[in-house]
Amino acid sequence: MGLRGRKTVVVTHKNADPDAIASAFTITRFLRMQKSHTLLIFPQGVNEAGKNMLSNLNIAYEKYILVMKYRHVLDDESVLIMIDTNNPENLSEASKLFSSTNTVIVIDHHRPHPLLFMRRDSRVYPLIIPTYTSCSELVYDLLNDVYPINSLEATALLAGIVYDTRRFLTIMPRTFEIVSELLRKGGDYRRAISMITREMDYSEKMARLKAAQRMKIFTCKSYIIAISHVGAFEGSVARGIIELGADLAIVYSIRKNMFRVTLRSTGRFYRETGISIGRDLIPYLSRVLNASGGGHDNAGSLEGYRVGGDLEEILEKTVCKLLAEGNS
Ligand SMILES: [Mn+2]
Repeated sequence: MGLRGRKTVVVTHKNADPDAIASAFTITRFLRMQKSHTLLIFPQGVNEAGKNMLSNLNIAYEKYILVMKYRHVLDDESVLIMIDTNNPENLSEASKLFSSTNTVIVIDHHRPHPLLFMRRDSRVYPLIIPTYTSCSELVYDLLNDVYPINSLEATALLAGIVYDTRRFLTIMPRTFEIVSELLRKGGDYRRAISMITREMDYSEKMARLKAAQRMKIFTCKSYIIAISHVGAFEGSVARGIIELGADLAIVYSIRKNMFRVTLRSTGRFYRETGISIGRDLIPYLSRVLNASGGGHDNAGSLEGYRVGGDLEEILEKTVCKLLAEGNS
């Protein structure tokens, strides 16, 4: 399909990560070289790791898409290009574009989502290859023969690959070939690493260290549980406690008449106990504390109004009780 001269909208999943940013950045530059009028959207902005990358690459993008605002920009010939996701719901408010565009190209490495493929949508051209460990590698293979990838794009794609492979923990056979080719095209590996590495500032480091100082450690069914409290940076603090060696980290903060509890666990904790933070711990604690929250298997948080009694003691007892009962 010729994209030359056509209006294109490149959109990533919401809270774009470095892999999505690198892929969208390179595709956008390719399209602009094709004389395509291209708009780049990162719905709801980018995630923590992506922030450095944005300032480093100096990318102009839209955070929110007001379909009304761009209605005059888009026409029947316009093409929507979805990057690093194939689930239209992942586009946040930009999903309106998905339903209103006549041609949608999907460049992604995640497993095909039923939402996209249940109804055979003739508007959709999928380039989805789940064997790719990053979208950046897929973009490289798609463009390499037709577009002279320059050193800046090579550096961005390197950052995307390093991020999505979790520093080469999971790779595909071609990963190192692609990395080597990107380096030969002038990719700057050190700059790529610095793009996705976030330096903690003074207050975050202080929050982590103070939380470590105040930590209470106990063992339930041979799992090490650490509980502490801070005024801010609960997520970072909980992650830090897991890095120190806890199986489950519970960090709470109290602000005025509200409390907030943030939890993190190791992959092993979830696998062995079958206890998911989002599915089991948060609802259980929410009932006891009359709070509400949510999360994933290894991370989550809840919030509520302060109750009588010692919050730390209640958390400890409740978590131990759930562990003792097992996830049945
Ligand atoms: Mn990805």
